[in-house]
Amino acid sequence: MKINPPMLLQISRSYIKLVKADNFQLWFGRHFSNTVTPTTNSIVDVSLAVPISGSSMESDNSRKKATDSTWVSKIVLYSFWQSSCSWRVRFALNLKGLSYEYRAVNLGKGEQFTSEFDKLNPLHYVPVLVDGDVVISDSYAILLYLEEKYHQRPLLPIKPQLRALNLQAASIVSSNMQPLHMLSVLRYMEERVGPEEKQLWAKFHIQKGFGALEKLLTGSAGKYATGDEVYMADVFLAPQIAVATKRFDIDMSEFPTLRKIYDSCEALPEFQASLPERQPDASP
Ligand SMILES: N[C@@H](CCC(=O)N[C@@H](CS)C(=O)NCC(=O)O)C(=O)O
Repeated sequence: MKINPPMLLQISRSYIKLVKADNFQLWFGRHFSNTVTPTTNSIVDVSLAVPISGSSMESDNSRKKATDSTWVSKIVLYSFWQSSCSWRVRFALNLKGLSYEYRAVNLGKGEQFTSEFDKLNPLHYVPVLVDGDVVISDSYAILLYLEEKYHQRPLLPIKPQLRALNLQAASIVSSNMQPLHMLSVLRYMEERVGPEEKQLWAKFHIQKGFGALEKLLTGSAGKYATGDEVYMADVFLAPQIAVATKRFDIDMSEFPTLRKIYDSCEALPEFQASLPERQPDASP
């Protein structure tokens, strides 16, 4: 819903009253609060109201009231704590300040193959994001959807060249790296070729991808991949780096730019909250 700022002030005041009753809050992000002044004529997006997660509003009754409102979006994320693809989405949702309901899908136990999950994603992979009646089962598509629907904390820069660089880096991770070491591929390799070959295969493709990303981002990187703001490239890179070092023993000293990007992400509370071990389905 798009409205003019003066109207927004009025409406948001009454909305906050309604919100208090229903235990909801308005999300005032950087973009949002800058724009909410009666003196500007710019249009702002007010689709930014989100439930306070874990609060008493999670009851069915109040959720119904919430979904009846045009202001509120109830987001559900099907995720597995160790999945780097799910991690990207958790990080992005946190950056955008969007609360969501976490639904665990245990990949180790094969829960991705249940008939219920098949209806959400016939490919049987996590993550799946459900936002009202929208179902999206690919992290790259989810990121672009979130970016278009929720304008706070942009995950793509305005400059076309830097946008393309973010998309390219994210695509290298999601197309040329992660699919080559995902659970089902490694299981297949282990059965058909052997456990050692499986590990070598994964390491080869991860190092190849990092080598390309290091060259690609050296010129653009600041604190993060394309400057001093965290964007989509970082959202894809950081979980990939964590998985590469912890699970595949990749030495990041060969990739100093990527290492620095990871360190910057690691310092962010939004990233820390998305860590695998902080998820409800994490096991020691
Ligand atoms: N292109 C998909 C890939 C999703 C994917 O590969 N998910 C992995 C976890 S990171 C998965 O569900 N693997 C289950 C399996 O391999 O059986 C995305 O980016 O979301």
